Amino acid sequence: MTTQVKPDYLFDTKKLHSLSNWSIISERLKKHGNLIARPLKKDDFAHGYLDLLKELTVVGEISKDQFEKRFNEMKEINRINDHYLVVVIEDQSTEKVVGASTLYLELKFIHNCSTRARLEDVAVLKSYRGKKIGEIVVSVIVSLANEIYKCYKISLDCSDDLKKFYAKNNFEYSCNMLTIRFD
Ligand code: 16G
Repeated sequence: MTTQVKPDYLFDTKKLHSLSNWSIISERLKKHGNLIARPLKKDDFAHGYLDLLKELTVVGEISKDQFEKRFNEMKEINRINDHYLVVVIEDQSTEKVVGASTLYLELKFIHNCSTRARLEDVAVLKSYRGKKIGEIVVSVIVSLANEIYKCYKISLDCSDDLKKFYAKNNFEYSCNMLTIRFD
């Protein structure tokens, strides 16, 4: 008899399963094959999560130990209060991570001690584009922010070429973002 090792998820899967649009999301993903949405797992280093992020920006040469250390740091913070919710789309036929996004939750005093949500690190593997995976993963993050964490707003920054995509997904251009880069 083989013993199944329990997956080490970054956050509780029940948070996803309790979303009002969870069954719609799951059905939409199934239409494109064996795709599922789930939290990031500690062994996703081996399933291509960082390769996926390389399609978004500079990732660097991160070792498995570095990946697991960062994962543990995020999970430790989540133990007190959820702040880092990385949702991935897995193709179960290859066990590869083909899409992902992160919900970052920022605690505030304003708006009656409310929480601001940030949509971060949205990426879909080039070979999986055109299947609405980006739209689906964004809708998961927006629903988590709204329904589960009762955030007062969710915002993002993106390059000019993606403004249309986010506008189609209900984001309104509302203010300027100014940056000082340290890299
Ligand atoms: C995009 C991402 C942001 C990511 C950044 C990386 C979304 C909505 N926005 O702006 O989350 O951190 O790209 O680019 O996914 P950078 O390496 O130039 O900061």
